[in-house]
Amino acid sequence: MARRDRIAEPWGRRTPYGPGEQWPPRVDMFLDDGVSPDDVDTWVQSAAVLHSNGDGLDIAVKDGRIVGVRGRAVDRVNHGRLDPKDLFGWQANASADRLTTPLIRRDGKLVDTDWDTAMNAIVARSKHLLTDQGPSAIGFYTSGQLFIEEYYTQGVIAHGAIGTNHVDGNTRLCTATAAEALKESFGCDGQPGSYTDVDHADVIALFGHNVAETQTVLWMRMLDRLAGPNPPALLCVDPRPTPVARHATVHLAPLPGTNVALMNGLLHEILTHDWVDHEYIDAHTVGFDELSKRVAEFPPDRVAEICRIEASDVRRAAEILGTAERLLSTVLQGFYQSHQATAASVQVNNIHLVRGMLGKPGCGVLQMNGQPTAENTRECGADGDLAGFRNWANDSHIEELAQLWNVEPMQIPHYAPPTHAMQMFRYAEEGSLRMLWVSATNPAVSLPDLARIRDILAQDRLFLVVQDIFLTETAQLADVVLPAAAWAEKTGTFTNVDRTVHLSEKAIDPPGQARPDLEIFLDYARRMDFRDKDGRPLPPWSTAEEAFEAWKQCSAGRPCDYTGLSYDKLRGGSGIQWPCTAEHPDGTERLYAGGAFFADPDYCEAYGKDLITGAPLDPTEYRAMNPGGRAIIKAAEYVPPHEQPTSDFPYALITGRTLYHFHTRTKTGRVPQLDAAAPQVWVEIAESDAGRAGIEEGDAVEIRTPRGCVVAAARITGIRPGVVFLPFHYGYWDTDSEGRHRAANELTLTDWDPVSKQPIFKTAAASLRRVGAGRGAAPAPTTTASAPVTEEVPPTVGGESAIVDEHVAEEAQP
Ligand SMILES: Nc1nc2c(c(=O)[nH]1)N[C@H]1C(S)=C(S)[C@@H](COP(=O)(O)OP(=O)(O)OC[C@H]3O[C@@H](n4cnc5c(=O)[nH]c(N)nc54)[C@H](O)[C@@H]3O)O[C@H]1N2
Ligand SMILES: Nc1nc2c(c(=O)[nH]1)N[C@H]1C(S)=C(S)[C@@H](COP(=O)(O)OP(=O)(O)OC[C@H]3O[C@@H](n4cnc5c(=O)[nH]c(N)nc54)[C@H](O)[C@@H]3O)O[C@H]1N2
Ligand SMILES: [Mo]
Repeated sequence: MARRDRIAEPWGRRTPYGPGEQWPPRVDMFLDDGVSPDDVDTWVQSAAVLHSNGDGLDIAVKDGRIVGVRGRAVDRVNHGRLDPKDLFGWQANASADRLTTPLIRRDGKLVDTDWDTAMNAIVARSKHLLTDQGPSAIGFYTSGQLFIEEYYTQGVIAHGAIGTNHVDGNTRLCTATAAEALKESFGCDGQPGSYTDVDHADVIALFGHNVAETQTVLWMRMLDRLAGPNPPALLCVDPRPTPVARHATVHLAPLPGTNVALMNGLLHEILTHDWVDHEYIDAHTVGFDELSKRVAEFPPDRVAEICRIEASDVRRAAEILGTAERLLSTVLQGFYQSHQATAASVQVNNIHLVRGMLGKPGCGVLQMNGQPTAENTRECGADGDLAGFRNWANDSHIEELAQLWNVEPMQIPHYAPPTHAMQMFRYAEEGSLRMLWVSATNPAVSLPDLARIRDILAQDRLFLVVQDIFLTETAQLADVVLPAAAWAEKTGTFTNVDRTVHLSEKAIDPPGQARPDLEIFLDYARRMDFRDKDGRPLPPWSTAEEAFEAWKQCSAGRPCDYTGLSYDKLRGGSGIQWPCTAEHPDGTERLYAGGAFFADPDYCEAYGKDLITGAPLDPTEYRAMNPGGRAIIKAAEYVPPHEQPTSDFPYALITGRTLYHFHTRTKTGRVPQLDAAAPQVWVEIAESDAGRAGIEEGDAVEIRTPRGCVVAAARITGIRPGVVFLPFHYGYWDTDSEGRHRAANELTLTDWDPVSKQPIFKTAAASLRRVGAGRGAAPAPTTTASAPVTEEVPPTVGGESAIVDEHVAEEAQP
């Protein structure tokens, strides 16, 4: 057993392994000061909730409170390992400032109230709006952080009972592009790959994905391959010197917003060298000729000029991809949060299609998720889709849902594509959306262009319900605040990036009067007296397990088939990958083996869109283009970002994450070990840019865009010159003593990818100005992409309070 400071060494100790071997287990455990494993009363099974990796863990409970966590060695996802946020993050559950009672606005102020008063206020407003204006007055903005049972319930209430089309999640900001890119290429959402592809791949390519900081356990798996015999080659596409970039065989650092040009250049080389599986293309795809024509316009020299990188690096990267025998690719926000998000992400799928690298060990695409349960928001249709990956434009799919819910098909809105979140906020701004129910998301920090968002949420005419575990920036603007039970205080299931389903059991009671989100939604349904065609309550279930059973029925026969799973089956062992059915009782490792896709016109989730304009194809067009339900190779022209650096705003501003914090820090900001590792905002600036602007490490710098300005401490890093990076974790309350903003989204713009409607957080033009000397080095971690160029900055450490046990079996020790 080793003991290690996991703030100083976030990825812990290496357990090297070779291609095709089993990843050796390593069990990580962190217990509260003075608690030993023998003191623990019970270990309660769950999985990680501060990212999308789905690491299996057990929650240690003593005297009715959480005292720590331990990784589950049997789990296929993590083989016992845990992320620093999960090792320490559970402490947030016990924060003294949890919401413990409902609040209601009286004379402009939020005051304590009881559940009856709070719920009756919501019901009264809902009924009034339904009579007055109809279902389109009501919108639901949910999350990627609740459970399947909660999303499905919410989806049935919104789509089936109320009949509003305004239902979306913060998954719109997160993985809308993952879903869309999968639909465009394969006709349906659903992750082709598996984490076990890391064990087999000879090339791993990461596109706009800082996996080292955002899915640290998946990175541990990659690091262990890199440390073992016959390591894979690594390709990193990211403008910053992330830990991934530091380990890369080739690191491409394109100018932000030029991903499509780069991808077309890589495909140009792959096609020119005929690193192509023609048999696979002929048998299983449509659209190859169009791709050949399109990418012919992107020779490496042209691409190098657009992306401002070396043409020789483009060629080298293409050769690595083109000669791979088992290629695993991952894609995330560096691609998704930009103006051509879907177009760029689809080109990654295209590499796999032209190379015939899908559905085989080591050959996978992970169009990554970000949040722990984003997959489920999508599956259950709480994200502006329909439950079970059903096609809103296919009447027989609507009919199926109507039967499942026992409602009239016409009651389920399908006259137009479901409303996306950015449009819902527009409707609220314009006044047609009059009630917005926000659950488990903090839009007053996470949406772009915050001054505008605050104005929208603060309007008198908008009735705002916020369901959270803390009094967030968003909750402060609400008319009614509902206190929710958090992870570990309620039971439910959720699914990670590689389709692994985990059960998370209730370990402790929620504080005060806080209630599980499921109970709150069902309470609303009962008070609204929603009924199906036969007068039975809608939804008919009342417990989490009943909701799960209902969801199983809804998923039957669809790609995300859960019918072979049950709470009991998910207890005791590893998480299980869907589809899991009577024929595949142990789940399914990879989708699309043998080139069989979910793209049949009668079965597919979507008919696809134009990659430049986002205009949807109609069913007849799709049928004509893809009668046999093959994979679709879609080409795309490159379009420059809408907002590019100018003489007034000479820098490209990108935003994103750091390893130690989760989003708007409602949890991680309340955890001493994590807070201390990155307590305040910073801005990453290249050495040459800093020199020119007279900025030194730690100086206070004003970053300005046409939307607003933020003051942050300068961290001089190896980021590519001309680009600056701000973490988006710091909210309104992190405003400094002089009232200067800290939230990155004060600066971002109201704009989105026309195909996935995902907002653009990764391209904006900004200016920099030194406003004062700092007090020493910037409060940025030294262990991550924000590593300083100078050696003078003291290293990030956690000290005694961050020591974690790592247990590696004897035979696995190198
Ligand atoms: N520690 C931590 N982990 C998390 C989260 C967290 O908040 N904290 N959140 C979770 C969630 S919800 C998500 S969605 C994921 C996100 O996970 P990631 O996508 O890995 O994280 P980001 O930092 O948003 O962006 C990734 C990288 O995109 C790069 N980038 C910016 N612009 C461009 C561009 O134009 N082209 C390319 N190629 N790259 C670019 C940035 O430099 C950055 O390193 O993380 C999940 N895991
Ligand atoms: N500039 C910039 N902005 C971004 C991004 C970026 O890279 N750059 N990334 C975007 C992405 S990918 C994402 S996912 C979003 C994330 O943005 P948000 O969803 O706004 O971020 P969180 O802080 O995770 O908010 C989750 C909320 O749910 C609450 N909560 C936690 N557990 C529960 C529960 O069980 N029940 C209830 N009811 N509430 C709970 C938490 O207290 C918190 O307030 O941010 C987006 N915004
Ligand atoms: Mo996300």
